[in-house]
Amino acid sequence: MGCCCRAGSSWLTTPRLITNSASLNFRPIFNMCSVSFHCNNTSSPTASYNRRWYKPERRGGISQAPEIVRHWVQGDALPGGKHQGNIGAEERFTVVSYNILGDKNVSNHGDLYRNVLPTYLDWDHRRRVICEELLGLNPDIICLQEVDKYYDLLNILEKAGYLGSYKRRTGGSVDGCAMFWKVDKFQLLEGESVEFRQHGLRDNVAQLSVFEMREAKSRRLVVGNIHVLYNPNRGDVKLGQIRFLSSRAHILSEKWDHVPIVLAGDYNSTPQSPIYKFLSSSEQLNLMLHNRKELSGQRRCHPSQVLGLRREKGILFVLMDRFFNSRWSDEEINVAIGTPKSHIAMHPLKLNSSYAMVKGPLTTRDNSGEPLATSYHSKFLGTVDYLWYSDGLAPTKVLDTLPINVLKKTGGLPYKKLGSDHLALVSEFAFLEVVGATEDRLSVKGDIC
Ligand code: KL2
Repeated sequence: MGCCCRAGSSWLTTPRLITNSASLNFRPIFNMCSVSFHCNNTSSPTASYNRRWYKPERRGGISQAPEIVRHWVQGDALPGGKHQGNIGAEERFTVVSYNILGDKNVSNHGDLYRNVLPTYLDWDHRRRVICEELLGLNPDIICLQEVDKYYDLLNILEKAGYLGSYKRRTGGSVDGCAMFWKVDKFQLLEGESVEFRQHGLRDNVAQLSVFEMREAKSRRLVVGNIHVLYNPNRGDVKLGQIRFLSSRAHILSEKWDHVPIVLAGDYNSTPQSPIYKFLSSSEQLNLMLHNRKELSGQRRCHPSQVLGLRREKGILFVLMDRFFNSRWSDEEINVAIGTPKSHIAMHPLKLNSSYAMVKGPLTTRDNSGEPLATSYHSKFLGTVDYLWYSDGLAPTKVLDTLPINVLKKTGGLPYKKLGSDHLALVSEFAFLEVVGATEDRLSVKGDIC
């Protein structure tokens, strides 16, 4: 129930490939945006994806409409001395992770968007902007969260050559996760939907797909897409959901001969959080060392805190809060770890975050290398979205996020050409391993110069 597909099998949708863009029933992105590519002064070329609107306008209290420009940032040399120039297009693919802000959530949480012009909140406007963003980026795989108008998106994306799958959240919520992939680039080998409710982990959902590249049949990967529970107090549930997804991804990867993994999504956890450390370092997480309400780091991301307008809580308050809230019930431990008998959380994957691994400027990144912000509304300014990847892949470039001062000038998202209160994360990945040579799994194809 709740897994929604348009036609054909229970997972697939029927593609209607229309190659002539003139036949699309909406305006292509290039009518309204400029896309330019240039090299900067450094040796690595930088391509810029520039979104400029032509009539910057003044809004109440905001002096100048900011220019929304996002730059591609090129990755360093690849592991094993592999040179980017040696990787053919058939070895690369691009992935988007984008929480598009459910239409229903706009009305359910109106207080978060008080500063936003009503036209920027209107679904017809946002649908057009989001699709313009996506089609302008032309990604091979798109992982969306907070989708409550799946068929609106499918109608547009299938005309551009994508297939899609949708998994609605359980319970009363009307939104869910959607995954789209380019039908001429990837074939879906296996698809799986995760209902966390079935595992005592609330009404959130996730998707897992195994894809094979059509041009290089040995190139396969697992792609996961998750929208982790929002509730900042329920670090136990977040940890349980993330552990479950990584365990399912690991099982699928093993089943398909150890294929690499990309995990996209909105993790509702910040780069400063114990959950981020747990995912990025493969270190065990001892619950007893943490307050359940601090596991996700969300409580430190109010815009006034981030922008320095509000004082941080005093150390005495922090220590008392930690002391009084540090006790974990057996039930909470069971939710977080999967058993009440251990306090130690583990996951089976070795993951890196693509933005953290592709260095960007200080204006957009924090000291972990992650974006300073992937989401902005009146109660949150910070990073919760990630593109995680496993061994066997390397990020070759990412589309940098926006500087805080630019976001600040918008007054809050969505904005004119930003269709959601999150930014789309985009990364290109390259396959590293020689597939098919199981006994020689560590050798890197780029060694052949
Ligand atoms: O943080 V989010 O936005 O990934 O962008 O995920 C949830 C929140 C989403 C789905 O539940 O709705 C938003 N205060 C602020 N935002 C909320 C709240 C809340 N109390 N509840 C849900 N959301």
